[in-house]
Amino acid sequence: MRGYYQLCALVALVFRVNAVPLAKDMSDEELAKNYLKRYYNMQEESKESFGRKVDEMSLKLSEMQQFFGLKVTGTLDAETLEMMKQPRCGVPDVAAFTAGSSNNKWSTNDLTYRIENYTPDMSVAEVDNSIERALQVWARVTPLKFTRISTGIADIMISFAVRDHGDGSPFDGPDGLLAHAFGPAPGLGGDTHFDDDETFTFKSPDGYVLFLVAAHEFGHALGLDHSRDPGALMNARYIYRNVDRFLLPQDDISKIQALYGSNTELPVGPTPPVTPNACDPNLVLDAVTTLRGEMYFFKERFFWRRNPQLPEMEQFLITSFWTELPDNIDAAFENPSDDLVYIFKRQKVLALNGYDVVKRKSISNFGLPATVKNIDAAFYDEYTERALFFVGKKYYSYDMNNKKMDKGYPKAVEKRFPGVTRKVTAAFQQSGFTYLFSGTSVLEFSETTLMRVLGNNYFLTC
Ligand SMILES: [Ca+2]
Ligand SMILES: [Ca+2]
Ligand SMILES: [Ca+2]
Ligand SMILES: [Zn+2]
Ligand SMILES: [Zn+2]
Repeated sequence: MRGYYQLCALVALVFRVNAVPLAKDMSDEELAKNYLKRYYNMQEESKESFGRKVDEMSLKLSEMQQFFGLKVTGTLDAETLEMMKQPRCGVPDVAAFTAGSSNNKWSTNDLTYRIENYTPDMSVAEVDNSIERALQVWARVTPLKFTRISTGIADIMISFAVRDHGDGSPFDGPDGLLAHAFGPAPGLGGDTHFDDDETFTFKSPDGYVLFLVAAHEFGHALGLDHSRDPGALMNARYIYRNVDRFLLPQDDISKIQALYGSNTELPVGPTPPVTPNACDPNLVLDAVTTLRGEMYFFKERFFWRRNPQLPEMEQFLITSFWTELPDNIDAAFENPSDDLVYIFKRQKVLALNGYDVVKRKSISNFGLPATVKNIDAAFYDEYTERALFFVGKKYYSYDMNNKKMDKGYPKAVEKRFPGVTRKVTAAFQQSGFTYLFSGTSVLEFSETTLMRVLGNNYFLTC
């Protein structure tokens, strides 16, 4: 009977650029095979000829690369392997293509839930509150109503369990699987289980935020599949988000409303977040910087990361890399000599060393006068070893070695960069060229000579 239910298991690992392997004693090849079997319905190794097996793995790799927007090579390249090692939910991605039938929803809008037991990680009130808010995420935008019961059988039975807990899908101890949920159906359908070998938290990123895990799982319990949108709650990856500012993204709203309709009782709330699109011709980036040889393009809550050697790029929520970083940043630059990236937001500056925030400063530490409330853009000029700060139509030049502002600044941007007549919105240096973003165009300079005017998606693959 197990095949009757759609089961989702949320898998999470610590997310770093050099990701932690899924299992430490597993080779990359084995890891890839297990991944493809689990999420892409790759057949168990059969007694077929070696050639046939290779073909199937290649086919499944291509399918996976296509799903995640990677370069389709059909081979286990570094980029594909990195993607496989990222935190994700265990529901097969192939389901996203085949499901979507209207059977995969509840036939009533009035559902009951019951919290059967509690985790020792949080107080009872915190668990109740997290579960309640996770359900309200979906109730707010649909006609669905959730009523809590404390005895008997609810539609959505919620429990914390470890290892084998009687539904044929055992948990795996700390990390790995975090939770799973069964899609809409009688009996086990809708039921949601959390792996109590994890550390769950109310808000803190030091552990798995129960509200976020639960809200994702309840999406499955209501009939949703995974989304490719990197900002969606239903994206296959577990991503830490600031719970206090959480708003259900538009992608999830559209999908749940396609199943259940909208909520006609509540007034329309704040505008739901929409994931920025690299192909948008009107896109104005917040900030651009290099980081250890890669390019980072910031926009609102997101950034795109691009390796100059690779044709494809990836988009992430900022908090999936740096939980403490604000969104809508003003400017960013890398000082390669001390391996720090400085992130500017109003008068605050955060210094990043890889994935750690190592220093907190103010823009006055860079010699900027108190009249400057925020900068528009910044880059590090490797020729003069100066950090340039753009404010309106002027720029400042800061001597990074002697830690002082150069005399005679600010100066007009146009004097050094002819052709830049409007505000500089983002800036960086790459392969010896300076790129100044001004709204939707990018001006390329070789030192102080304007070489080309490019479109805003010159660097963004779309
Ligand atoms: Ca049930
Ligand atoms: Ca686990
Ligand atoms: Ca900016
Ligand atoms: Zn999931
Ligand atoms: Zn279970």
